Amino acid sequence: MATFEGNLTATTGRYAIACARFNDLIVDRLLHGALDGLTRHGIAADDIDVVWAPGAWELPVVAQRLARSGTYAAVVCLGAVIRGSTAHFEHVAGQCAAGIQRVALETGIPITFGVLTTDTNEQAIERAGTKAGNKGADAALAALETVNLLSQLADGPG
Ligand code: INI
Repeated sequence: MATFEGNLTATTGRYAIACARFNDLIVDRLLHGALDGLTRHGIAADDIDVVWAPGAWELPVVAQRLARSGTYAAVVCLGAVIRGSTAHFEHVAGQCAAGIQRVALETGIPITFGVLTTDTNEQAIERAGTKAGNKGADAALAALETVNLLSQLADGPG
């Protein structure tokens, strides 16, 4: 039996962080967490590019462009979709999540989901560096781990 599991060391390559500007008070904190997560695990600041999209709705097409560029080992997507501030919460949150997953599967590049989908501003703040951690940092570490895991797995036809 062989077991494969990604680790957070020996990572190389460039990383992109795609941020949604909508609710940027929150997204700035997610970005802070993501940058901290990458740099503390050995990624040089010079190897990280940050790209700002208008909102979470636009993240999939931005992530697609970044992933297709061949420049990045992974793309970390950050955003905050808060139910209280929109009547079309379900559409924005659902299509953002579905689009990001689709782009990851189409390109084979790890694209991680650091997009908060919460009912309230308070819940978003809790997940952006206060009592429930920082989901931006979690998404950054998931990117590192997945890059490392994929490097261990055979790349077959598909
Ligand atoms: N975008 C977000 O990232 N978060 C939100 O909470 C949000 N709300 O509330 O509507 C939001 N809307 C903008 C959307 O992502 C697009 O930028 C916009 O519809 C233009 O395409």
